[in-house]
Amino acid sequence: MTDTTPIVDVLCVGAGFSGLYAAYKAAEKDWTFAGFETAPDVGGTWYWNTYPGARCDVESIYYSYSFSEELQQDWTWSQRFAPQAEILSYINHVADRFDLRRHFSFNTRVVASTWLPEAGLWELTLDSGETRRGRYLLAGSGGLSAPKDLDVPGLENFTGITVSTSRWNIPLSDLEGKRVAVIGTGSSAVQCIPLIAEVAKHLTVFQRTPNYVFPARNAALPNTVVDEIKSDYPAIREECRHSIGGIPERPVYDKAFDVSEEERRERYERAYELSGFNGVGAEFTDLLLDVKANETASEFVRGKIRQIVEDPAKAAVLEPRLHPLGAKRSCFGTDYYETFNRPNVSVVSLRDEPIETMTADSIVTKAGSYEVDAIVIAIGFDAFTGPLFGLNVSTPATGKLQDAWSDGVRTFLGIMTAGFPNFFMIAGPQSPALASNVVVTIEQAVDWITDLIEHAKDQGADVIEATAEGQDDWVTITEETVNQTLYATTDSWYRGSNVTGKPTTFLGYVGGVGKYRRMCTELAKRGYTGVEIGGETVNASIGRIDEEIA
Ligand code: FAD
Ligand code: N01
Repeated sequence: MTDTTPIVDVLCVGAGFSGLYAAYKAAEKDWTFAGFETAPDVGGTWYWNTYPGARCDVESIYYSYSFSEELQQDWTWSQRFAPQAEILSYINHVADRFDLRRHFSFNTRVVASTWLPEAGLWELTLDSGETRRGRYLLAGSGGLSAPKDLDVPGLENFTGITVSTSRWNIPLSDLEGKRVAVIGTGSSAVQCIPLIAEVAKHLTVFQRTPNYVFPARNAALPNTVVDEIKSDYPAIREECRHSIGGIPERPVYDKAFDVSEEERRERYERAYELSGFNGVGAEFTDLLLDVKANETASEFVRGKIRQIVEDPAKAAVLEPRLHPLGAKRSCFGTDYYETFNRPNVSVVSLRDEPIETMTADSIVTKAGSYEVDAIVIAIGFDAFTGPLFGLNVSTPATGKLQDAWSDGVRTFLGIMTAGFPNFFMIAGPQSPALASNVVVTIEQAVDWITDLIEHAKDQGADVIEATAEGQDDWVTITEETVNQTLYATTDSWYRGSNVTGKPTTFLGYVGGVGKYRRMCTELAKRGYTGVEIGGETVNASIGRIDEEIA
């Protein structure tokens, strides 16, 4: 049968923050666009992660689109950290306001993405078996959208309620009066544990690695603050774009040992009150560079845990000692450590007693058996490569993306990858997405990609590809940047080490969104160094440009 579906300019996977902004930009440029989304509606992360307590931990006034002044004037966030439902309403509002929903096919999974060199087109195969063709393929498939496989031994034996934070599908009341287990103590678990503890008969938290959890200090946003922000939004957004983490920075100039122990302690106390990513972990310039400096902040947090948690044995289990503060993503919770003072909450260290198996009604560890009625799985995601490999991207010349990356991820700017023409990742691996306010990175990436496509169109070129040299340079820059920091020392999803068999390469660029933006802008100004456009390349060392813009 002949496929009569029209060829579009842009094919896009995902209808979260990334896909929706890509659709907006394509419409602005008058390009045809076809988006595909597995979920029945828009929202991405905020459609899927509906577990109790889910909310952002980058403040909502920054964790939102900046591309429309009218949008940011009209929308009013109710809280410092909006709950999932409010963020989802916001994304729906954006989709309606800019009439973006019409560009997407929902309930539609992309199962294969194949480059057709003769035609210079991508062909997507959908789970219905139908195909769609287009000139450019944008992956807005998310960094944290593929839940990790349930690699907990014996889970299949359990016959009670099993629910995962990333695909939550029960009312919290289903856990009322039940003996509940939560497996995992990352950001998702930290948010839901206090709320589950309130309804459960007993909650047992199975913790593999204790992490640093700060009080989120969420609160209603007073009108005065909202008005102040709205009167200055363009300047605030500009500050975010040129910052390290995509949020306004608190200026800090000294190192941890530049000040006395007493002053250090006072400053950590004040920073602890602030919370957020400008809190304790950002108090001195060397906290992510020097393990001894970091230890002063880590020990401060452990002291807080000992103060809050009344039972010293529980406190000892909860104290993080296996990695420096901030080297894997810090967590922000409400009454997290306080929850362990409840008589109905206990914690099991899986380091001391790993799970051996499960029976119909129990979790069996090396040391004993825990009878439970429900298990909440909060074990995280197969970050970045999980969703990308799910697209089965391939070209006849290069083969599959998963084979090209079998020894680890290799990208140009976290946006393109050599050997895969006209394929672009929005907030992909080796971009600043991992360690930033992701919406800032998404907007910047989509703007850069669409400018590049427009530039190529103006040149009459149909095919755009990262050069191998440009990619090698970028991989070197990301590695050299991270190797100067303590991020490089710690196992987590940041490095792919949370998934068995996944090659451990650091999955982000940690030089800051501001410096990254300068690099991307500079490359564009020089005629897109590192990119082959219609067979033409501007040759230059990206490493040298990195030094020039430092
Ligand atoms: P997503 O929102 O992940 O959307 C990708 C979409 O692509 C999904 O809907 C998925 O169904 C779809 N998709 C994937 N593969 C396919 C396929 N093969 N076919 C069809 N559709 C497909 N970041 C922050 O900066 N601040 C925060 O406070 C923050 N909080 C978070 C809280 C949680 C619980 C989680 C999980 C993540 C959080 N993040 C946060 C990261 C968050 O993922 C990003 O901020 C952002 O939402 C990513 O948007 P996206 O559109 O790129 O991807
Ligand atoms: O996942 P995680 P998450 N058996 O990978 C443990 C964003 N986010 O969904 O550390 C037993 O962080 C694992 O232990 P260990 C944010 O970027 C933001 O919580 O690998 N335990 C860990 O404790 C975040 O970083 C918010 O030893 C197992 C936990 O499960 C990212 O999403 C909210 C295990 C997984 O933690 C992921 O967060 C939620 C096993 N087999 C998410 N496998 C905000 O607050 C894993 N674990 C905005």
